[in-house]
Amino acid sequence: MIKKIEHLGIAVNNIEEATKTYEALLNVPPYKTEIVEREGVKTVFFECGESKIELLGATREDSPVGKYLSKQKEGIHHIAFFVDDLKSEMKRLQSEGFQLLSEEPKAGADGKSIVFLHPKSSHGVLVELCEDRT
Ligand code: CMX
Repeated sequence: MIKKIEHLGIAVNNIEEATKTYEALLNVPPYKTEIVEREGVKTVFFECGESKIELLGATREDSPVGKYLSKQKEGIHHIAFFVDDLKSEMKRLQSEGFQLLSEEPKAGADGKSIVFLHPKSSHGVLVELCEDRT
């Protein structure tokens, strides 16, 4: 079951500059910075009530965020929903006709197992499903 919006991912051109901007905006320092090599991304996380903001900077031009930023302006890149049972939610969404971008959950940033849905499945929004990695 989808429980809440876990975070919003924001693709940025300059992660250091964006970190200062969001620190000033949210009035809290980031609680985590993490590079996810497989995704070619540097992430910076801020708490925002029950949800989080994840800044995404590309570490490689051919990564998903690098490709995104080469085609579009920086801005909201994805919405991540927290689920209580990722595999059963993947099965449910597949049977509803959503296109999953991987058949198995992957290790994502911030201790999560993650799966993305293709933005064409959800009216132009890249959706991430995540659960706590055990
Ligand atoms: N939001 C909305 N639409 C997006 C998008 C995004 N973030 N990224 C790409 N698209 C759209 C493109 O605009 C394009 O649309 P058109 O066909 O209408 O032009 C379409 O999707 C295909 O895009 P593309 O540039 O050809 O890129 P790819 O097909 O190579 O990849 C996607 C697109 C979504 C499959 C790929 O980015 C992906 O696998 N994403 C999931 C992984 C990811 O984003 N990782 C980074 C975050 C990691 C983290 O959070 O830690």
